[in-house]
Amino acid sequence: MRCLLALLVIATICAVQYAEARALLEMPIPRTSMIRDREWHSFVLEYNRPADLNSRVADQHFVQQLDHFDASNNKTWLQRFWYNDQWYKPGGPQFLMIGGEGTGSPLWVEGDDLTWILLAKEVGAAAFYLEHRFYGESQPTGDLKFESLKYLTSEQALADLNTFILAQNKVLNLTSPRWITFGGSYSGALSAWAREKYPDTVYAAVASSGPVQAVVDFTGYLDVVYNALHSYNPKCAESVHKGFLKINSLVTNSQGRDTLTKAFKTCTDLKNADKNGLYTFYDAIIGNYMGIVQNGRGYENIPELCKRQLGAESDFNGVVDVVHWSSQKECIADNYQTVIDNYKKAVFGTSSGDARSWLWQSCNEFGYFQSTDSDLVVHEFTGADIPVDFYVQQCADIFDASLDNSTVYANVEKTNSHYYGQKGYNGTRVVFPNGSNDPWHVLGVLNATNKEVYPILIDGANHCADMRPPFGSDPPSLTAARKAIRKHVLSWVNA
Ligand SMILES: *[C@@H]1O[C@H](CO)[C@@H](O)[C@H](O)[C@H]1NC(C)=O
Ligand SMILES: *[C@@H]1O[C@H](CO)[C@@H](O)[C@H](O)[C@H]1NC(C)=O
Ligand SMILES: *[C@@H]1O[C@H](CO)[C@@H](O)[C@H](O)[C@H]1NC(C)=O
Ligand SMILES: *[C@@H]1O[C@H](CO)[C@@H](O)[C@H](O)[C@H]1NC(C)=O
Ligand SMILES: *[C@@H]1O[C@H](CO)[C@@H](O)[C@H](O)[C@H]1NC(C)=O
Ligand SMILES: CC(=O)N[C@H]1CO[C@H](CO)[C@@H](O)[C@@H]1O
Repeated sequence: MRCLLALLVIATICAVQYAEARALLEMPIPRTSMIRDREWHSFVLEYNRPADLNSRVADQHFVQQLDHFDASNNKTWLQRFWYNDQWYKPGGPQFLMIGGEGTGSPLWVEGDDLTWILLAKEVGAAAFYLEHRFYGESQPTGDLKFESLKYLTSEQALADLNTFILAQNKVLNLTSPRWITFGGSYSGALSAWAREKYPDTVYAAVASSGPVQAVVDFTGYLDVVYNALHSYNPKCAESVHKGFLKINSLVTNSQGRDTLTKAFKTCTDLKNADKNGLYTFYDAIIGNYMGIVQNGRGYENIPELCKRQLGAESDFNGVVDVVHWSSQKECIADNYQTVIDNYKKAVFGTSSGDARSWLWQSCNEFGYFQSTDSDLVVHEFTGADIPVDFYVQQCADIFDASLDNSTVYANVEKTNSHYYGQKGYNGTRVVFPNGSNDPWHVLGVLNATNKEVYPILIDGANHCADMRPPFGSDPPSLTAARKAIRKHVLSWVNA
């Protein structure tokens, strides 16, 4: 059981580490957040609230349509949400945090030092969180079968949101509602798209670290990871690279594979690994570097990574040390079929179920496969290539043979023509915070596409950093970004 979880614990995320903000009370808890043994990027609140502040806001459920685009389908299901009106002042706005690719939590509407809640308190807003269909307890069909997953799309999720808001306007007798959506990572993109597609329902949006551009071969991700390490300390990046070169040479012979098996504690003996097994192994190793740079407070993670990398006896030992420091799993995955089987048998309501749902969305809409296909990465970082085909192939191996290479590419193209991508984004009243050390910023709206699109550069920040509670060691760029977000939100609320 533990092993299954270890392999499939999804991830997260705009890991908003509440515990970190309460560092005096608790040690920060690093987020496991893995998919295919890789640090992932969904949107689960990592929010270890101290025990005396137990959740007060109850789960609520909304009767939602299964298929918003087929009038003859009248099936419904219960979508979970949370609502907190403790700071609401009559006439105030409605803030909605959009659930992303993970299980929701009432802590989102209670965490009174989260950036969006600080704003809600200031302007007297009601706070809502709507869990995304097919994640957590919001399960439209009660299973994650291939046939059912056709109802798991961002378009259905946005229609859920629209239906939900219109219903709340009635339930709460809102005569002049003003809904502002929030989100980070995938749900940051949803927040931007909600404003783009439902401008009459959603008044404005904050879209943190939202990858609004879909892409199959997301080479830019690892470029940013490398650049973040290199700009912190070129010697550190070089040592990581040399460590990888050593791995590449050890992998070529059986004695070397023995060394790797022992050093990294792989789940099976690497001597038996075939090509996909080796890719699985590399993916697991690299995934740790990805997670360290993307999540948590990256500007503290990177110095720690480099301290370990450079403090070890050799470049190779540096990589081993970093991986053991970052990985919270019992063993490092190196068996392709085990990974595939775990996705196949994943059930809803578990983190592996959430992981299966997200991989489905990757294959069916977004791609976002973080290959090593860029020259920079091959030459300066990994020294070896894990091609994007390795990831695309998993779509067919896990879900259905129909999800072949050309279908996956066509799906991603469809997504971009539907939402117009990062250069064609045409919603208005949207703030796009993006962190320079966040690998996802590459797919975000970085340049204003119209006069009411406001990108905010956060130098040195990583994934969704602006959403976390302010913290003593925050760099000035992050503090400035929160101020800029506040300025825009106030201008919308007071307009
Ligand atoms: C749903 O649709 C079916 C078939 O069109 C119909 O028989 C049924 O009465 C409908 N149910 C509801 C609750 O409207
Ligand atoms: C909304 O108005 C209806 C009818 O006037 C009333 O019964 C209901 O309590 C109101 N709801 C709220 C949340 O004020
Ligand atoms: C997958 O499809 C893309 C786009 O059509 C193409 O460029 C690529 O070569 C294909 N890869 C494989 C392995 O067939
Ligand atoms: C955005 O572009 C699409 C396609 O060109 C168009 O249908 C839509 O009306 C545009 N929306 C706005 C707000 O301009
Ligand atoms: C943003 O604009 C800058 C300069 O105007 C340009 O160099 C850069 O490529 C643009 N980026 C994107 C993603 O459009
Ligand atoms: C408009 C703007 O500030 N865009 C920035 C978003 O972040 C990237 C990455 O740091 C910058 O290059 C852009 O200038």
